[in-house]
Amino acid sequence: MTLVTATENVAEKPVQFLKSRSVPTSAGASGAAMGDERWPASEVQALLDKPFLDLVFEAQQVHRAHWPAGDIELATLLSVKTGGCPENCGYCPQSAEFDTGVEAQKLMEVDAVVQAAQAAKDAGATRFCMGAAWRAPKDRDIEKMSELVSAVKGLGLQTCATLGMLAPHQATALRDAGLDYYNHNLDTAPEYYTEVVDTRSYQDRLDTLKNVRAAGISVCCGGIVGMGEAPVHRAGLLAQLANLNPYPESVPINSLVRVPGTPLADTDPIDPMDFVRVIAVARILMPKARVRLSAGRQQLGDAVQALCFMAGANSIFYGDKLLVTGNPDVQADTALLAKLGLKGKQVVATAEEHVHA
Ligand code: SAM
Ligand code: DTB
Ligand code: SF4
Repeated sequence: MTLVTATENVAEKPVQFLKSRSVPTSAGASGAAMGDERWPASEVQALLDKPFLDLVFEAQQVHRAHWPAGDIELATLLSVKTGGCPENCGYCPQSAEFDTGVEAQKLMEVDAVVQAAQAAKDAGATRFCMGAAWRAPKDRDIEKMSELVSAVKGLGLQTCATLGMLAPHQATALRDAGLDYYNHNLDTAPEYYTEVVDTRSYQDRLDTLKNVRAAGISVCCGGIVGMGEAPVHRAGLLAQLANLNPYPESVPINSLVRVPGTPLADTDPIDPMDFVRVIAVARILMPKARVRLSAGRQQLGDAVQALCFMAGANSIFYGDKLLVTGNPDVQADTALLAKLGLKGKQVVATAEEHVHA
């Protein structure tokens, strides 16, 4: 096991081949930097359009300047409250609007969650992420989630939750319970967002991210590709993420899992090389973030996943299931990591990846 410390994540020298950029100072954490944008979408698009090998090479250089080689974070997901969600996110099997065969279940009990978290830890995971199919939790849900968070934290795991929109006092309560990360994705570019969901706005998402950041919880925020978006929308998503001030500590890049019954079930799959490009550009734009190769790995195969690691991905969801859909099993992942000489990292300190502290 490699031991990652905070200092190992800090670049020792500037990355010379990147242009120096003005860092926004006044945008706050409410969204993309206003009028002082570090990464215009056009520049992000230019990166996406580079010759494939040049792009992956550049991303690997950025990666090596900021992270120990061969270190992969293993994060395990558990759906603690499944299905019956009132939102209509077009990709999601848990929306009550779509007939996907997912049965609604109520919030899991502490003991069952602790058992799953312990099993994840025993299998080598260092982060445990609890997902709930809520539009926005009620305060009594936050009380129960706080119990779950403290119990999982007590096992010595990093804690993460993804529960929908959060109000400031709810974020504070979760932080007090020991929540290290909150996952809330921007999903796509603002210009494509309304094609995918119309029960909540892009600004709603930015507001939740702001509340999470203000509570002192690390931000896990990424998106989905392969939803029928144009390349310009991929550039737009990446620019939004990179221009968050500060940018997220974790950036999950999901490839759409096309679930029968969802509106996006018949979308043409993204070309795998274009998926690798998105990972590479995320690495270049957000050098100190954990870039997570997230949903969709079952469809990628070992060779494309290896390219994603080459392009700077240094985290995966680890365990036989994502939330309700499948994921490569632990045996397959252990074999893949061994084949590539990659090792799961160990947690050495709470919130070691507060890269912007
Ligand atoms: N209900 C909460 C919310 O939407 O914020 C939390 C759970 S939600 C399932 C978490 C994220 O999973 C979504 O924002 C989306 O990015 C991702 N996701 C959901 N369904 C997916 C799918 N079919 N393929 C890829 N990613 C998906
Ligand atoms: C994220 O960006 N991807 C994960 C996690 N955050 C919560 C969820 C993927 C869900 C894939 C479809 C499913 O199993 O529900
Ligand atoms: Fe509900 Fe989250 Fe699924 Fe949207 S992504 S339908 S909010 S569970």
